[in-house]
Amino acid sequence: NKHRGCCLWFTGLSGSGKSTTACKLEEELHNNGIHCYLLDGDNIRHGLNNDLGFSPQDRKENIRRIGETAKLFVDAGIVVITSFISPYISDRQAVRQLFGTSDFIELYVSCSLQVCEQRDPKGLYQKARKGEISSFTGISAPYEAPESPEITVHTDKHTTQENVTQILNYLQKNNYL
Ligand code: GGZ
Repeated sequence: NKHRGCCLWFTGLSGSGKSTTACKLEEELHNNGIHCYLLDGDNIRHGLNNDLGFSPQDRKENIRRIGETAKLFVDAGIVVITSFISPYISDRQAVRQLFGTSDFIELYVSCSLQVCEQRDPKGLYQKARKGEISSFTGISAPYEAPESPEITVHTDKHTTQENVTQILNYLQKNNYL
């Protein structure tokens, strides 16, 4: 088994489908005998980063700590998938710099704000529109889309399965698997 650790860094709006895609990808990697681990809000924002909110400074620190944590997993030879909005180009760039050139794979989960807002699985967009949540990404806080991500998946045009297949094909083609 020639696979080595790498960091698959998902970025995208709330409701874009990061978690859904990342979860399915993790499951398929696992079924193929790949040692992988998913970092997301459930195991990071509720634990290590439970002192952080959503100001630009807190998001920056959130992403910095997640990057450092992801690097430890990669050093241990594990494929780590991270699923956070990570809205700032500069914060993602700083994480990329932590890794060796081919160890960091930026994956843009592309979906129009309109579709994310229609999905609104947790009712957060509605609350943000009413001003009940401040600094909400896409509404009252910025989202800076990646300029040259290694992978882009379009969740408003393709199914989760199609997108996971696209990611697996990329990983195979580039000798990660
Ligand atoms: C954006 C927020 C906010 C604000 C709470 N802005 O759809 P969700 O609920 O499950 O995912 C969102 C999550 C974003 O946390 P991240 O750690 O990924 O953000 S970042 O990378 O920008 O640090 C959303 C919820 O937290 N949430 N308030 N104001 N998302």
